[in-house]
Amino acid sequence: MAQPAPGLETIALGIGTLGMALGTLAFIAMGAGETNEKKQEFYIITIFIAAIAAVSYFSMFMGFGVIEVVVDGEALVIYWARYADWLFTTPLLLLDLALLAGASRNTIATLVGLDVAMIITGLVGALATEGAAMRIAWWGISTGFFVVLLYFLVSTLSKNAAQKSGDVAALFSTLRNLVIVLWTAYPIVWIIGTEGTLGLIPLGVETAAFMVLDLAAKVGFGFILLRSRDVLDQASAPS
Ligand code: RET
Repeated sequence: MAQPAPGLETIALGIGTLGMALGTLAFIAMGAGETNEKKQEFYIITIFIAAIAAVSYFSMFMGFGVIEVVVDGEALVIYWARYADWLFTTPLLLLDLALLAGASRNTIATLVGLDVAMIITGLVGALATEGAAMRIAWWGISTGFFVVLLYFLVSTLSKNAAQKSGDVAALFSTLRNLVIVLWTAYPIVWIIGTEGTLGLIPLGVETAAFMVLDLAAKVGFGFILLRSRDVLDQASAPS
């Protein structure tokens, strides 16, 4: 029997799986032979970010990690596996940035706490069945945590990074700006996509948009960080 042509959704999830898997392998290769324990931290964290996403994408590609949520009599297709991925990978991305900036444990804990609150409240919004207004209220709460998180990135963390060498501070600024721009697109895609119930973009387009964002925010971010070996040297030198 002829198989139906794969939709944009399946293609996007397939590209996401391959991209994350290749990113994982590339980061492993880049980190091989690194003997400085402080520098190894960046490689280990970044390898796990890509590996967790590869597994999450593969599960969604295989049709796992997705459920139907009925809101105002309409069935929405929700990929909850994304949140399982983001719950672990977004704190790890912040940890990479925080280690680069030389942040204190308290700053790291604050960033991770805000981030986890953002992802969990976003998940509650994605699964809420009480009606569109309730879902959008959760989006607002999640976005509130996100705005405070951005505040810490541009205030405390940037101040920490400014005390590092010029190269470290410059790499931090590049990565911080990348995070600000890319991460801000997520709540926008969420609200105009299936989750926001406004139905402005179909699920296939939303899946493709998240795939491009995820690859840039994880593999793109990782390449910029890990290719800067001598900058990582300076970042991990005792100050
Ligand atoms: C959600 C729900 C709606 C409100 C906000 C959100 C923010 C999500 C972000 C996700 C970042 C993901 C990354 C993945 C890695 O590749 C949860 C969509 C604010 C910022 C960077």
